[in-house]
Amino acid sequence: MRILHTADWHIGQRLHERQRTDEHEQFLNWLLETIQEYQVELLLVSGDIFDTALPSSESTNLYYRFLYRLFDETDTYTVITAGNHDSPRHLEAPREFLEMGRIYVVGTAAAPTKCVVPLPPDNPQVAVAAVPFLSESDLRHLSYETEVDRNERYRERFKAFYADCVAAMPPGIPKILMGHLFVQGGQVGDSERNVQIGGATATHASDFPKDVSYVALGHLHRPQTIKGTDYPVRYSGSPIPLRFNETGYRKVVYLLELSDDGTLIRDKEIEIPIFKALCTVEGDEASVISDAMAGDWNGKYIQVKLKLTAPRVGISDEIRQAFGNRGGEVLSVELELPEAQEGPKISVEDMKRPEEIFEQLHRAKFDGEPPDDTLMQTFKELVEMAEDSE
Ligand SMILES: [Mn+2]
Repeated sequence: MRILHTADWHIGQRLHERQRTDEHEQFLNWLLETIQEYQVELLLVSGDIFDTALPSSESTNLYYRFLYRLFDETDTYTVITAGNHDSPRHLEAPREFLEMGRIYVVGTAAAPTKCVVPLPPDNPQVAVAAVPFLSESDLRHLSYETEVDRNERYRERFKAFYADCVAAMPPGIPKILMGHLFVQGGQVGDSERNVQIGGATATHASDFPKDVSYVALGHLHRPQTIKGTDYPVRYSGSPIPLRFNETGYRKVVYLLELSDDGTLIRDKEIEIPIFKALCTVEGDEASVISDAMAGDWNGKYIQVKLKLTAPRVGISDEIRQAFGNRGGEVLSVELELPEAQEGPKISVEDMKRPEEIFEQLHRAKFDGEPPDDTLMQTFKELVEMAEDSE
């Protein structure tokens, strides 16, 4: 059986207020073509389908149009689970309806038995434990009792939950587990919300049951395989870079082929094209402006980290313009000023006018340099505005 593993789509995500619908649409079109090209029989999506619990109508439409095309244009079975960003109930609301289209959605983890999906239903060739993100309260409702400390108790409950899933699977067919959680040893970026249940403790790869073919995980946005088992315990990562710091590695989906006895006979990483590049440009004013003028920034989102020796009024606009002239769109300009020196000593008796204090501060901070005319003018306007509003 040929299986494709993906996760963390985050449909509806915005980057500095920019909608990313086009990128998601291009990804889903690419995904459909890839499924057709490799004749994928089972698609696994391990959580964080949407970026928010109540996605916009545009996001919802994109998702259902993809599912409809999957039903209409392929014979693929699909298993989708809820991640920590999804609303479990929202995601599985059309559950029975989607099942008519070979699409199985598990949002809430009512019980391990409810997560087991044998496919195809009439003549199972594989059993999937479609375990969604398990919140602390999900686990608390389950009646697992152990006497270890609180953190360990959650880990034990994860273990027991998966063991019960495997116990509920039909015998004699390959087993695949899904999950949306942090497994010890995974590399975290900063765009994944903390889902380490019960504090610092995380599940370990070795906590998953034995005699499994593959564990298809979501939550971490960097594709990676966690060590510690004789079968792959793997994060597919997110298909589009969700933050500027998610650009240092490839975006992928995994194609797997299982023999009837559950042996992994093919394990292929398929790279996802970059639909819109996210770039970071760092340096002082001269080097950033020359990068802007020399590069091809067409269709790219850019984050600029600018090192300044003194404040410069209007520099952000100049930088946006320079990249804009070459087709790029600057989403953020971070200004980095020298560390503040020891503050100037200004006593209350010395105080005359705000402009003088401002000038003194500026000299103290920037090697005795007074603020230039534009900066001083801006400061005066600010003072006037403040006085007017009193
Ligand atoms: Mn995610």
